[in-house]
Parts: sequence; structure tokens; C-alpha cells
Amino acid sequence: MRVHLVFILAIIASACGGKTDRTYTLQGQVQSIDWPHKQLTVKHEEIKGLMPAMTMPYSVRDDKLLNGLAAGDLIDARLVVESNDAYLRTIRKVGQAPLEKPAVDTATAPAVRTGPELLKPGETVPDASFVDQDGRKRSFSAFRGSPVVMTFIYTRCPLATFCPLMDRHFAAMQQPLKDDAALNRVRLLTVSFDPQFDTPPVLKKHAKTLNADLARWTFLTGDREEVDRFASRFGVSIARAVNDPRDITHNLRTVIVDADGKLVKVYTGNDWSPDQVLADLKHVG
Ligand SMILES: [Cu+2]
Repeated sequence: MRVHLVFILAIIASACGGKTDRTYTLQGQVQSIDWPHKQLTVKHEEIKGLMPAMTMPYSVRDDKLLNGLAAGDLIDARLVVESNDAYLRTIRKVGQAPLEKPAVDTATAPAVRTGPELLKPGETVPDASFVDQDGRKRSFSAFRGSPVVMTFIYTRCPLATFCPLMDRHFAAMQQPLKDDAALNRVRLLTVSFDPQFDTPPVLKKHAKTLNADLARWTFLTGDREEVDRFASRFGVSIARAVNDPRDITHNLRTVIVDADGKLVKVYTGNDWSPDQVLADLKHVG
């Protein structure tokens, strides 16, 4: 029997003291808690002016906020959104209800997977077909000959600390890659797992807003199943809500693949830095 949870909405978005950060009321159900990363995944109702109903991981700065919370708890929380960060400032438990379906892993939880095997460093990345921001067919294997840094996103991701952060990190790597003769061959690949919305023209526009140098940085998407299968080999998990195409619960993986098409390294979540990847690339052939 399915349990339907009805959340009463009382969503108040308010500007906060003239600063650029904003706070929102978030009401929903805790799906899982990731203590090491001070994050909890919440399935929540629409946050007016910010995002539709979805399931997302949220950070807390003070992990005391997580004390006493468990999966299934219904919460009222205050979400602070700053230009480059977002976190829950207060969390109040208001009830408890059974989880509707098994929780998916959070943005940074270690991958626990069934299905296709996770690739290990040194293994050859299996080929897959994509389409790029210009509508051209591209296979992953065609990038052989250059080391590749690749990440997985969707352009409508609403939280600055997830997909948009991956975009900012990639944008920040462009100039150092250009300036360093040893790294000049490195290519950047951003793969969207939302092909329905992220069509080539959307990706092209997205690339433009990021000032992407398309000679170095390619935006790919493709058949949804094929993208999912390809991404899952790196530990990317993607769960799409049936009733709202914008609601995609996902984690983050960013990877280095060497010029021979072999996996070198996987960065989990959103706490890697461009400098770290640039340093790691120095050892990649
Ligand atoms: Cu995202």
C-alpha cells in the first residue's frame, strides 16, 4: 500500500537584511543523513521563487542540527541561499512518516550500487555515443589522444553548490589549462543527464553563459538510458521524479580519463577544487 504524504505548505520567501543571501522555508521529509559530509537529503515541496518540489541533499554548517534526526522525519527548516552556497540554518522536527520508497544516495555518500560494475582506476572507459552542443554526434572514444576531465550535470539544477558549482570549477580551469604547456591538451567534458530539456541549443546557450571555449570544453548529452548507463560506471546515480521533469535527484562525480581512455581518478561530491584537479593532471599522460 502506498502512503501518501500531504505536506501543508507555508512557504515564505523573505529577503534577508539587505544582503544578497535569501532565506526560505523548506518543509519535507528526511530521506537520509550523511554525517561525514554534514548533509541530509530532503524530499520537499515547492520552494516558491526557488525550486519545484524535489529531493535534494542539503548541507548544515552546524552538525548539531542533525542530532536526533532520522530518515522518515518530517521537518520544517530554514534554507539560506547565498550566491555561492546554500545551507540549512534551523531544522525543526514536526513529525514522522514511513518513507515512500528506498532513499537514493546523497550527493557525496560513498556509492553503494547494484547493476553495472563501477570502473576502477586503470580500466578502459567503455565507449558511448553522445550529441554535442552543436548537434554533432560524438563518441566518447573520439576524445582519445587527450586527457579528459569530465563531469555530469543538468542545467536546471537549482542549487548553487551542486551542478552550477561544477560549471564554475570547469570554467575556472580553462585559463590555467591554456597557460600551462604541459596541460594544454586536456579537454573538458560536461555531460547532461537531462536530455529532454538540455537539447544541443540549450547546452550551447549554457556554454555561452559560462564563457566556455568550445575548442577545449565540450557539452554532451544523448539518449537518456545510454547517458545513465555511461554515468553509472563512474558512480553517478540519477533518480527522476515521474510527476516533475525538473526534479532530478543525483549525486556528483567528476573524473579524469587519460589519453588512452583509461580511468585515472574519480572525485566524489562537490568538495574538490580546480587546483587539486590541475595538480593531479600533471601526473596524467
Ligand atoms: Cu544538480
